[in-house]
Amino acid sequence: PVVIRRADYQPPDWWVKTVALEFDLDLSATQVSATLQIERNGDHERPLRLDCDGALPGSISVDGVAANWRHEGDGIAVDVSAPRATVHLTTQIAPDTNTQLMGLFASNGMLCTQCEAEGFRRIIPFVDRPDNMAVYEVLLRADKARFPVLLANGALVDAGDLEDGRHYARWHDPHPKPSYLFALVAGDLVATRDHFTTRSGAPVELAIYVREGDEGRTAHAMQALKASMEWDERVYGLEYDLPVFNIVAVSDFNMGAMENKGLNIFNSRYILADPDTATDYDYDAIEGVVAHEYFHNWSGNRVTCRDWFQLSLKEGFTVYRDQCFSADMGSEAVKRIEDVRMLRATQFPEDAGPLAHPIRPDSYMEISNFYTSTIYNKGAEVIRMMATMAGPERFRAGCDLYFARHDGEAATCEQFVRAMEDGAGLDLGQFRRWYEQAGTPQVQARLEHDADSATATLHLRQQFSPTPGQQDKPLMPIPLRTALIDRDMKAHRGEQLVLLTQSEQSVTFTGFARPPVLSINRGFSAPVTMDVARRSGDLLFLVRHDDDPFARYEALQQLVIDRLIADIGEEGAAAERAAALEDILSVFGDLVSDQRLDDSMRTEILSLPTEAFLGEQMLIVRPEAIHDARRALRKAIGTRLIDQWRIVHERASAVPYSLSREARGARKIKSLALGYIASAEAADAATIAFGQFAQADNMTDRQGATMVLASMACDERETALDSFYNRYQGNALVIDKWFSLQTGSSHAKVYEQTLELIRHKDFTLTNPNRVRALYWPFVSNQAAFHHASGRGYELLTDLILRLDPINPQTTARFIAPLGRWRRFDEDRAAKMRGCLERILAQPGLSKDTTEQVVKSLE
Ligand code: B3K
Ligand code: ZN
Repeated sequence: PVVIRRADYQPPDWWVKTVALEFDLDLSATQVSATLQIERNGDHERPLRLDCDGALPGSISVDGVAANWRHEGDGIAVDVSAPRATVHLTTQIAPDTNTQLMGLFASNGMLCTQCEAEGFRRIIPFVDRPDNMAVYEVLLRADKARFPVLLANGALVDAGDLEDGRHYARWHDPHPKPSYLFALVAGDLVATRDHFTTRSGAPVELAIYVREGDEGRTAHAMQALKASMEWDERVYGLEYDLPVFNIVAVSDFNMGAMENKGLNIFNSRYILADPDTATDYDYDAIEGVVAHEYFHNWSGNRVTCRDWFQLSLKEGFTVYRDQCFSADMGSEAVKRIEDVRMLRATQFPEDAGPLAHPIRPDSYMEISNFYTSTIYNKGAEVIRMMATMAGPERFRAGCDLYFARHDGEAATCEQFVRAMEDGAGLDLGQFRRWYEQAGTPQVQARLEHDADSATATLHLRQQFSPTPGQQDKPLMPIPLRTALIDRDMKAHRGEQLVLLTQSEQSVTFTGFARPPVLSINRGFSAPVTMDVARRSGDLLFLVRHDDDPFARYEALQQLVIDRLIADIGEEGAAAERAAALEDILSVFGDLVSDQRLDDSMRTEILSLPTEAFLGEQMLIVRPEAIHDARRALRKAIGTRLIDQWRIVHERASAVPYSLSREARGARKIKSLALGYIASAEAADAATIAFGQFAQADNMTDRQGATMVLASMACDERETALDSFYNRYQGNALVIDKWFSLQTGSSHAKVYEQTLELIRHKDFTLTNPNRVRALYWPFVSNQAAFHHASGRGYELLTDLILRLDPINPQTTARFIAPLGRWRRFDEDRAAKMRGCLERILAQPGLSKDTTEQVVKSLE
């Protein structure tokens, strides 16, 4: 595959200024015709180059005359002599064979599009790059009975009936946009409607389109949409800019959702919810994704990306915006913990492995592979650091300037940074390295106390590990929110932002007669790993007394990690390890009933790090040892505190279902308590779990109970899984959960069960949600996936080889777990590499998968 480089960016030779599209829609043969007004860019004699992927032109004319054209690379070249011209072209496409789900495709009898990043060229040949912004007018024609609803971007300008039971709809979008934001939908859909009035008084009609029967499950998404519109006005001063905002839910979709102008298309899992079928976690995910796509209307659509290397310009910023929105809607502390947990679970490993790349990459082979946790989540952390350094008002001023300067443009990350410098008054010279450099910085911190001068000196040091293509790394500015807590007063005199810019740096604080306790990187102000030299007892002190909720969470996690790593490596004397266990048990005991914590936060704090996360802390991952050590700790916590877990479970079970914070918190702690009761191997654990399952009047409790049962060996397990399946047969999103619950379990037979599920009649390779539901939990299940025999690797490899010809984009996501081979013992590493080589040997392997495999083997 060809490598595309950021440094090679050139504006297009020709601009497409307006696009008129006509579609005769049909599942197997859709006719498309396009009329493009083009304009030469600069003084040159080069032909008009159109990107093209499958959709070969039937005819092309320039100013009414049949054109000279030829194939050139991935596209076609058309000779045009005038500086401006009208190009007309036609294509025919077959949506029902489009299993890649890029371009125009069929899903359950409806038709819809996905054009980001390079899907539009699968519909017609086009200048398919984000810096070409054009005005679109779209005419849709289709059979009225099969496709009663016809939607495109912008507003409906005309509609009516045609002969032979057909009808048409004409849509116009006045906002110039890149082709990746084009969308159309045709199908037999039902709308839930609502409306919103913008701050300046403009009315907006809102609609969410779903398949008949799903309309009772759109209320939460609609609520989230209105809340997002209101929030973006209040927090960023940004209003919506069209008279309609449509959302459509589809079941076959490669990712979460897509921010097409005025016509967002969603994976149905991020729209549909009711208490019987969606968990509280699903409710939050829906709220977050609806907001994310809505926020793109400004950060993405009004201001888009010049080229795909700038992807984080819209994605990192928009993730940051949706994170802040969700924090405002719920609990800021819990949201921060969830976001950091996600960053550490996905982005840190990516940044430490063969696929590491900066948030603004320098090169790629297949852009679809760069919709990564680095671009999205680390990108959001980089924006967050600027917000932390600027403070809220100045950050807002920087954003205002960015939108004012670049509205209607295709911009770059550099332009964002410059607007932030000018608008917020920050010097971001050195900070730009966060865009250039891959890898997670490591920070060492040590506090030195001097009784004579009553000072405490913080010694900091930053370090970097090499990443592919980046051996020596320059220093980064690392903003660390820091507090020094007095041991007796259990309070600090105010938090400070320490900016670490040197390789080694010391900061002295005065007025400390006694040595204080260091609380650093509070709120996870910088996306780094911290190695803090501490006195024994400091972590325990922070768990009990830190006033930053994130820091409390962090301190207990660290205490647990230290203890588990010591167990796994059998480090330290047995007596020392036993004492550490006693500390953990006693602090857990206190926190189970600590009145200062709400149940949601309590659950976060009392959850153990995953096996995969523990693996990340080790140079060479030892899956069995990690599994055993974690299991033993869970058992100890369950057993010692069994009475308290029972009380919590009963207390929480008495709270009636509602979406209030208290009720949601109660459901969260309930299933955590159930998990610890099961870990204690209490004789009645299966009975209690089955009781929670049978009495559940909502999916959160039902799923929580099934999850605990799925890892147990008892009759109740089979009864619950069968009844879960029978109850929800036909509801794809809930059946997805049924698959995940089993392949993610720690049941001794999880491998055999997974093999059986692959053969289940409800398993299919053509639905990305189903594929992910079955395989992701298995692959993330460290002990199962990394079984010493290598059978987990083989199981994944078989999937990759079968799925690649069907859906390369979804397939390529599954390479990273095999690419982590350097972190495993020689035997496992050889098996993982062997699998990668077997994949690479497959004839006709997609560009997507090839890129990931080649990089993983390097
Ligand atoms: N912008 C889309 C992602 C498109 C992915 C294309 N492979 C969704 C989002 O980030 O909002
Ligand atoms: Zn996005």
